[in-house]
Amino acid sequence: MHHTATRRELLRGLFAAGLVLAEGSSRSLSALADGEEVVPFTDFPKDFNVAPRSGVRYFDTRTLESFLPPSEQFFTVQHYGQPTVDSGTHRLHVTGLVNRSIELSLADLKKRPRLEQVVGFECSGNNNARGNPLVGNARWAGTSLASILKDCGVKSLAREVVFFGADKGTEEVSHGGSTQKVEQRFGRSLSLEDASRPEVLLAYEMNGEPLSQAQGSPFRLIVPGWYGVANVKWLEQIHLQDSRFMGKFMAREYVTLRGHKQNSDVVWNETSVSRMQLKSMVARVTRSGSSCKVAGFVLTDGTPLKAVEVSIDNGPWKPATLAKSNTAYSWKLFSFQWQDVKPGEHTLVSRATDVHGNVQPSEAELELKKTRWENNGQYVRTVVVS
Ligand SMILES: Nc1nc2c(c(=O)[nH]1)N[C@H]1C(S)=C(S)[C@@H](COP(=O)(O)O)O[C@H]1N2
Ligand SMILES: [Mo]
Repeated sequence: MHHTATRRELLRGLFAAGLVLAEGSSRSLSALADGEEVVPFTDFPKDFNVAPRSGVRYFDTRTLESFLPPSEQFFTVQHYGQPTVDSGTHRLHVTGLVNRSIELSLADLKKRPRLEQVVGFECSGNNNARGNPLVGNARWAGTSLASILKDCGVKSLAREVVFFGADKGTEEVSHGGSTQKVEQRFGRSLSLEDASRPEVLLAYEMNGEPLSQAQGSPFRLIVPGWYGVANVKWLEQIHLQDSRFMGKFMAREYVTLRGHKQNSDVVWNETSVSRMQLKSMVARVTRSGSSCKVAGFVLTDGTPLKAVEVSIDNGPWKPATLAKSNTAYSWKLFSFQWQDVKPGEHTLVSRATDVHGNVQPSEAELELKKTRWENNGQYVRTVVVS
């Protein structure tokens, strides 16, 4: 009885969220074994909506079940709306400090060696209090950026590789007391060294399908191990230059202000959002009788993990099990068996540790991080077990 009611409630919740797609719903439901039920979080935002505004899609972390969730659930954000790019006529221009400037069509990219990899990332604006809805994991296919740069012949003066999308916005730019309005494209950059990593992709497929408009059709940059902002969608131009690119989303937005204690002083540093900070969270709890399965995910910059641990009701940290499917740049699923669960309210928190001994900080330890970006604090969840 109880089981049926829970399934019905879950289905109603999915309907309310506009999420009932034949495949998605059957998957969510079939993932619950007989007699297993979802334990609700009491910390989760009450007004959670998977489509909070036009063009934005949240991933409901409570539905975390599979390593590769359906593509329609991949989170979506952008700053200037989603441009419509004609995949037949669109060209990628490679310009600047190269021996040969080139133009590439989607068909040209597809003729090059195919590279596939699972990459997960979050928006660096993700936030525990809002349930970290800007996160996704997918299998991307495309071709290596490094080999294209090589074919263009990078000049020895080149230091920086700038990536522009087809999307534009008008921004006020203030320098030395004068303000101008300038229409510009979304742009982000990588050092030539970072751009030359063999795993950096120009991706034209996600989960075996052509990229959707929301995810950057016809192709986008995928920088494994970096925050979402690096993965420029609707890629239109790659420009090599000898100086740092200081566009809005490198140097004004997506800048983290962090203090470091030095004796009795605090040294303040501002850095552009880049590699993902070590982070984990408990996303879903299900119960069968008196035992619960606690499931969650870890994000890293590709540095291997040493451990993921879970603490219940402020008890000792106990090791969780990492899933076999995890790869270097995917999100890493973990699970933990919580035995002899008593009815009532409980707290659950996870923390990740990498092979260098870096430990995911508590929220309190992030006190000297003053801007909202890169929030990788431990996320203390509360659940009520009936
Ligand atoms: N062209 C373009 N690319 C962009 C953005 C943008 O506004 N324009 N936003 C970035 C940010 S901030 C994030 S978090 C990711 C989100 O990618 P997704 O919508 O595929 O999840 O795209 C990045 N790429
Ligand atoms: Mo973002």
